[in-house]
Amino acid sequence: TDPDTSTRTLSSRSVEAIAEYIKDGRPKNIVVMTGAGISTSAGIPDFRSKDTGLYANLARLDLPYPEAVFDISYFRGKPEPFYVLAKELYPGKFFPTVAHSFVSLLDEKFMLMKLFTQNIDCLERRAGVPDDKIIEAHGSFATQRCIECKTEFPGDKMLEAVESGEVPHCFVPQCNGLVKPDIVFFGEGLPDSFFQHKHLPSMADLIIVMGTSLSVAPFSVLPQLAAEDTPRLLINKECVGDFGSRPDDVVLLDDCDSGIRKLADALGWRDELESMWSEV
Ligand code: CNA
Repeated sequence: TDPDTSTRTLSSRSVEAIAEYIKDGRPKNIVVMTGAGISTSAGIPDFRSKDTGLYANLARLDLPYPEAVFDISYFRGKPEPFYVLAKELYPGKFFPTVAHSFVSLLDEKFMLMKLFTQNIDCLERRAGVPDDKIIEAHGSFATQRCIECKTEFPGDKMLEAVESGEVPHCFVPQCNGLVKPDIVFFGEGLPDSFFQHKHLPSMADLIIVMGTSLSVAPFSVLPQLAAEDTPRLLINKECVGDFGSRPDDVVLLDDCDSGIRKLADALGWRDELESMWSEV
């Protein structure tokens, strides 16, 4: 049902109306929020998709419960399952999707205020989104450190360990703690950068959310921090969070790549997007 039109910013609840709004030159401060669903077409499984998600495929790791593989207390006692998974997910083998390139295109057009991502695959950077525009809310595989003394561990040694399937340990004498990539596990706090920038959605003039179940707090509350009259676009296979509850919510139940291509078509940006993506 379409709520009362008098309070609307958009002309309708459609991708075309979002495109019209962008083309009118109104949004200059777009905040994008992403999750694992924007990387599934790159070959990286998400967590929660029913048959293809990581949680559905962890039986071989013999975990007490699927989330244990990313739980800091479980990791302390049994780090091996995480490293089995790390070998599969380690960045370098994967290429950005057209949805990642769209975020980069927004930045080229000086419209991207910030990208908040829950992903740890570093594909946003690889797609050309500048580092200072990305908030990696759950950290990333880009750096790693000892979980005890917090000393950083060299990237080349980490790569060697991950490839050989060995669990890396701190090289500081008398420490020998476990080394873990700087990704946020259950039971750990989010990086300071998340809290320093958490107010930005309230200043945005357009919110785009893609490929996330919005089930992990505090990330999941970000879209709700947008002002009531700020249009919000969700591109996802399922409706999530409180999307649909506001007059200017547009919900596109679609694959991220195909949804982004629909938006790019409506904007007249399709060729630019495809050529940007092909050059990544
Ligand atoms: P999730 O809970 O697995 O949800 C994924 C969401 O995306 C679901 O709503 C799916 O329906 C939807 N989805 C899946 N594929 C597509 C697609 N092709 N097009 C549109 N929608 C799709 O993942 P979240 O990101 O919401 O959960 C947060 C976790 C997942 C974070 O802590 C991440 O670190 C973690 N994660 C990240 C990666 C990665 O870096 N690529 C991979 C797996 C998990």
